[in-house]
Order: sequence, then structure tokens, then C-alpha cells
Amino acid sequence: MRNHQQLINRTNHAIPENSGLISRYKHPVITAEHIPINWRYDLNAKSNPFGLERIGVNAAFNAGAIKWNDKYTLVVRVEGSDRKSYFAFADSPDGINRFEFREKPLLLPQLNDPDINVYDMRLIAHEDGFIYGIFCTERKNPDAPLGDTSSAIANAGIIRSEDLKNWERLPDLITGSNQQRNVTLHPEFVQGKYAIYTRPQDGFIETGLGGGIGLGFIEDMNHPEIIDETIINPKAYHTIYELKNGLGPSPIKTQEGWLHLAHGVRNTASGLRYVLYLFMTDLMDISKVIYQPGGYFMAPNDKEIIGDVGNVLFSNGWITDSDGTIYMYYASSDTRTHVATTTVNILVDYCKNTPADRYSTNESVKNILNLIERNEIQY
Ligand code: M1P
Repeated sequence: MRNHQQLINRTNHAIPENSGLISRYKHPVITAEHIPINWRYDLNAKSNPFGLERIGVNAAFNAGAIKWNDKYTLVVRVEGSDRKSYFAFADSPDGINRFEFREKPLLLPQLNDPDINVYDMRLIAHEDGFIYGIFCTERKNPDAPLGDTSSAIANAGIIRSEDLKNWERLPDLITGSNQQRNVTLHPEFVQGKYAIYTRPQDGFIETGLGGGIGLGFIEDMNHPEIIDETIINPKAYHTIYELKNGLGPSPIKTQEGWLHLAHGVRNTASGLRYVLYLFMTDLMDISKVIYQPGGYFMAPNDKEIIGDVGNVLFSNGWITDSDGTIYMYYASSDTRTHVATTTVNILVDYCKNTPADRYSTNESVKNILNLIERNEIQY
């Protein structure tokens, strides 16, 4: 218990990067070891004479985030050693240090068709006054061929709350697609409707014609049905989002547009590689991408490359403070949760002034030549 408290009280240090874009931090902010002792150990010496851990935790990652009552609150995807993920809230006084889990993990209200596994909740304070938690809910695919014990149907589950403690379960999202992951809600009404970002796929693993970031509208969250789903940011050949392109948290409103954090996936000889990238959409037309820097913003780095599912950075939570500081919570290799800090101004400048991907080597070289030329004129 002393060791556990020391881990929680450990002070973190910023490590600014030469790019000027972000500071990473020396330690992850949440790991499996942060999970409270009394969730894992039977503390009764009579029933646990050897002091053994009874319920193991595999990973603590992919956290949704919100600033609530002056605290920086994460809803962490905790994965047990039995492979089941569940949600648990952790609060920090400053967004970087001393994340401490609340008393108990969340027991999700169930629908008629119970969730088998849940993960990757986005927390959204919507203009309607509710805080929504949108997460992925998985159930075994009833149409999977006999002997296929892996195929699942993934969809978006929805809960909402007014106090981040009591949650009401709404029906799961209805769309025209077989599979949905990485679904999140736009924080404002758009022409009186709820706007939802999606990531449709044809199969659980196969993206098929899907695999890009979609947008749809819902009239009433008690009947969350999207009739028309439009892909606003597709996957594309020979880019960092060649295989899949999924939104992270809900966008941040800036004076120059909505700022989005997303993950791009490509296949490599060593498996899938997940990197983070940014783009911006128009304030008046949220379906219109106005800036999209080429390449990734953050990629797995040093120790981040190693973990349960290697070579993955994933983010579904960020918080903006009133001074413009952004706390970006990201997970590495499906194992642990980190924070990176930056500012709204830096990210908007990055989006506006980083050359876009023009889809060929020569176009990329032209960008470099252009920069060299501009530097010659200045110096
Ligand atoms: O293992 C990497 C990620 O894979 C899935 O994300 P996506 O649907 O974008 O491929 C999710 O299971 C995610 O939780 C996980 O981090």
C-alpha cells in the first residue's frame, strides 16, 4: 500500500520536444499499477493468507477526459487479465500528477442485449446540459461461421449524466453500417440536431468501403438513429491513414475552426501502426475539412512502441483550460496512459502552416525545396 501511494504521488516532469509542438512527460499518468489495491487484493488475512492478488489488471489506457468541478477527470479503459475492459474514473488536481481512481469502477447500465466487452469512452459536455459517454460495445457476431469464436459486432453505446456519477443508458447508435467504432458527439447542436462522428467498417476487422471518419445527425438522443452518414475524412492510399482513419475525442472549438485529433492506421511488415494526427473543420460547416497537415503529429516513441499491442498511439480524450493549455491524454501500445501538453495557438498554427499531404514523393520534396527557398530569402 505504501508503494502504491508513492506511485500515485510521484511527480511528473515535462520533456519538451524539439519540434516545439508538445511536451511529453517522463512517466505515464496511469498504469495498471495505479488501480486501487482493494480492487485487486482480498485484504482479509484469513481468506487470503498468502496475500495474493486475486483479480489481475492487464492495462489502463484509452481514456476519455473532461474538466469537472476544477478537476481533470479521466474515464479509463481498464482491461482485466481476463480480457474484459471496464470503465473507471480517475481525478487529478492539475491534469498531470496524482491521478487517483474513485472508490469503485463503473457498473454500466445494460440494455436487453448485454454488452460483452466495452472500451474507449469519449466524454462530451454537450450544449444540451448533459455529459455524454460514448463508447464501443462489442457482442459476438451471431452470423459468424461455426468455429469462429472471434468475430464480433462493434457498435456505439451511449450513456449520459448530469453529475458524472449517476448514468442513464440510452439505446445504442443505429446507422446503416455493420460496425461502428470511434464514435463521438459534436459538443454543439448543428441546426438543432445532434452531430455525431462515426467510423463505419464493413467487418469487425475488414474496413471494406468504410474505415474513414463519418458524420451524421440525430434528432433525439432517446432514439439515436443516423439516416445519412457521410464520410468527411476518408482513408487514403500511401498516407498514415491508409488502412483506417478514426476520430479521437470530440473537437475543440477555436476562433479559426474546429480542431480535431484523430488516429491513422497503416499496415506494415510488423503489423498495424497507429499514429496521431490533427485536422481542422470549418466553424460554419463542420463537414468541411479546412486544414489537414500531412503526416503524423505524434507517433510511438521509445518505450511507447512496446506493449500489449505494439506500435500504437491512441487518444480519445483531451482537455482545454481557459488559458489555452491543452492536456492531451494518449495511450501507448494498448497498455498505459500518458499526457502531452501544448496550447490551442500552437496546434492551430501547426494545422494552418504544415504542408498538406499531396500524395507523392515528388510533391513532398517540393515542399522541402519551397521551405529551403523561403529560408534563403530570409537569411
Ligand atoms: O489496438 C489498437 C486499437 O484498436 C482499435 O481501434 P480501431 O477501431 O481504430 O482499430 C480499438 O480496439 C482500440 O481500443 C485499440 O487501441
